[in-house]
Amino acid sequence: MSMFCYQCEQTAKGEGCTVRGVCGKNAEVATLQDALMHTLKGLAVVAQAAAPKGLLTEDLGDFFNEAVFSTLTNVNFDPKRIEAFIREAVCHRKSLQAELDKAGIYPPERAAAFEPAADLPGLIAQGAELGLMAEASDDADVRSLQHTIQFGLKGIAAYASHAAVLGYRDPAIGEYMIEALADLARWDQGDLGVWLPRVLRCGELNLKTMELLDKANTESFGHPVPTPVPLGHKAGKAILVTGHDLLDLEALLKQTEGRGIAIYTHGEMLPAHGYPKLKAYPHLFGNFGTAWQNQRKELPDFPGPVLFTTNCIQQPQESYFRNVYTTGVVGWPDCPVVDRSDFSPLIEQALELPGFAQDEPGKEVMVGFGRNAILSNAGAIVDMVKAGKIRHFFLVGGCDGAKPGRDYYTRFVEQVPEDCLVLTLACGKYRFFDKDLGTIDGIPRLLDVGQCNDAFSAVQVAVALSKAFGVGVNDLPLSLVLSWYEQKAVAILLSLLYLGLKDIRLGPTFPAFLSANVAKYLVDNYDIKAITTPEEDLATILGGK
Ligand code: SF4
Ligand code: SF3
Repeated sequence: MSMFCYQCEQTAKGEGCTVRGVCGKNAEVATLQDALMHTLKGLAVVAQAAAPKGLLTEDLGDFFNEAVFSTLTNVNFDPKRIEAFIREAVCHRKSLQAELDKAGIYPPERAAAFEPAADLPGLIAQGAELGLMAEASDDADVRSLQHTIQFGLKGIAAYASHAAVLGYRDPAIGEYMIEALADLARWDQGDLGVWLPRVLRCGELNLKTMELLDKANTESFGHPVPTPVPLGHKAGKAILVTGHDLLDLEALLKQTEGRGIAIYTHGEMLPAHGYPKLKAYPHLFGNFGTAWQNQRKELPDFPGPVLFTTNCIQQPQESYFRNVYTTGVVGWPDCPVVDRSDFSPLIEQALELPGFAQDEPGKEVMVGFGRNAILSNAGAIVDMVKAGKIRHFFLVGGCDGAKPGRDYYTRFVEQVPEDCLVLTLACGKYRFFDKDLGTIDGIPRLLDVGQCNDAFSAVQVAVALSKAFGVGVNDLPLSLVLSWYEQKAVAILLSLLYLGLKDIRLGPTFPAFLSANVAKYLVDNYDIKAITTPEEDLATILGGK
């Protein structure tokens, strides 16, 4: 059976995965995810009609976010979980519709009438008719904008879910999710003039979501502080946690207190070490391994269970399959799903597994340079710029991935001149995170702002610097050199465009879902550039932008 997905950077041939996803997603899961997005759009149409009647609940908002999040790259590969989301969406829709029927309101759209087949093969066959190309405009440019919004929404759903688990919700974000999905259900309506502003609106709402998440994380766990993180390990039992969810990590730390188990972070969980409330647990020991795409190489060497929160999961190797647990919306068929209220299955397994036989000290890296930590030095940093000690700031961040061309980011950072600072965030940092770039008058030249979730923190730093210098953000001695992989990065890029940021360098390639005209529009209006070589890009940037 065939499929079509081109939502991430590693899409086959830079065009689209049509037989099986490069990520490991098979055609069955891909078509089920298409059916799920279709069902959610139909639910949104009905929810939009039900909103003025006060019929929407907070639970429905959480459901939208989790269901959309489950279709983000490397999140959920379990057909049964996707099927469950489809059936739950139809239940929500029918109960809202029943209320609307009483009031004589009948949302007429086709998507709102979807009847799921009774079994999984039937649902998969339905999904095959509801793919990305079937459910979008025939006009390549309008379709490109519609898909950009659909993928940006997945990023928003992920960030909104993170905030919601900490008890932080904003009705405006929930309303937007419904509005945007309902717009997408009406893909046959509207021209470029209608869809282009909707793309920027997606960026605007993602910024709002990231601001909420920043508040949720910092109010729940404190503002990150500069913290050294060991990359080695110590003898003893061990659990590895990966993904972005800090609440899961905190729950695990609480439940393993006094059990003689050291907790290690992997991938995007590394910045967790900088949060005061998390670093207060002495058994949060260090970081093991690097970015998500290396998990199949690195996890066979970890002598304990691995907890996957959020993205990015890959097919577990046979050697560690039985050590893998997922939580939240993450899923891999036959891997146990655990809830943060009770991590005892993996804690018990950690006590049974050998753990590390001996101490093996390694390097240390520094994390914890969120907006508070950086801006507490803002005065000194501004003075150093004025005195010519700091020539330029680079934000080199985003997603990591498997493509060979991603060594660009390593070589770029290695060649950044010594009078420049490098800010980084998200898993792309693993391309250079353990390099010793030294300091400028005591300020480290490499500053880890955090996860991709902390992009808001980086934006705040840029805004504060622009105020301090009395110039617009685009006139600061600051350049953004970004890498993307999945749809959270799409949402962040849309936020940067919404903020009017220009001259962004993007790699390793432009998204396949940008039509030639849409890509040209971005280049012409935002001066977005594809990365070239570190040498050429550095020369262009420092030669005067
Ligand atoms: Fe292909 Fe990426 Fe879609 Fe996976 S998520 S099927 S790799 S485009
Ligand atoms: Fe990384 Fe998936 Fe995007 Fe959070 S963990 S940045 S790729």
